[in-house]
Amino acid sequence: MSNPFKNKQVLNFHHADFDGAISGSCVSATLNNNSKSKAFSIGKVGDAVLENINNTDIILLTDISIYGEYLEKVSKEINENKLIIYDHHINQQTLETFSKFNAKSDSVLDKDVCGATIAWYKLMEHFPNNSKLQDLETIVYLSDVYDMWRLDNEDFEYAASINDLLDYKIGYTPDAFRERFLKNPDPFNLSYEEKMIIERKKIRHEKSLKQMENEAMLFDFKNHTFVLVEADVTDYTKMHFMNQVLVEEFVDMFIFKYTGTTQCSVRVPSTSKIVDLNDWFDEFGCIGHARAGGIGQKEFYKLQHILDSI
Ligand SMILES: [Mn+2]
Repeated sequence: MSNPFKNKQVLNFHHADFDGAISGSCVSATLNNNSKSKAFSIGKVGDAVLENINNTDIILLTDISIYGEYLEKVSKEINENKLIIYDHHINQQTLETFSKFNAKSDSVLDKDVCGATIAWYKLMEHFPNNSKLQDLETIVYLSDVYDMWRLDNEDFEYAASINDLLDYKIGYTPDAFRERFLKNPDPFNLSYEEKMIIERKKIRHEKSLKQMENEAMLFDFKNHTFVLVEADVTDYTKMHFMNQVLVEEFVDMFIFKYTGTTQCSVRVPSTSKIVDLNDWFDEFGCIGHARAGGIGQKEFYKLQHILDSI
């Protein structure tokens, strides 16, 4: 396949998480002075694409996509490789739309690997001798292990500690994170400050786990077992809390309530009798994917009502 980036000016918008920022490192490493990268949230990138589509030769979206009307408006540009998308966030509309693009379109959607992995492989295809891109292979791998939540992978914990460096308060912003690994792609070569950030996160994680353990409430309802706990913690801490509880108790659903609101996130462990948390919408207000979702502020009264009665 011919290289669509040859002698082109490229504007790269990437997702603002670990995976997304590293996908941006791959673009900067490969296209050097011919590209500019910027981190975006999914909610904001659609407008940015429409605003900039005529200001550059190519817009390259990595680990991020556009949906709905935004996507409909740029079908022509995707076919002509004026807009190229390497992403793993997929829905029914994107699947259908992408299946209609011609064979020359360089865009790739793949839900089985992370965005940085797709970007890395596609750019390697176009620039097979780029050593800066080759140097990013390990950090791309770690971003995949973390972003795809590959819990059985022996490097998951290390990948999670690298993710700890990405933090608007004590760490790198997504743009700074991208540049950091572009400059020093070795994820095992961390500075003293970086190690300290990871240590501070670890302390916070352990403290949260202890506190959650003390405050968690276990209750039975309709032949199922639930755990409700108040927690403003990362997904990583939630996962460790669930594993810890599941060693001793059988639990069908974990409900994590954010402090000071009635908003909750909900997780259904793989060992649960519950197949889809949406089946508990009437009782608890649960909504989302089958095993990970939430309870909206306005729905919380349902759960509250049940809690008051037990
Ligand atoms: Mn991703």
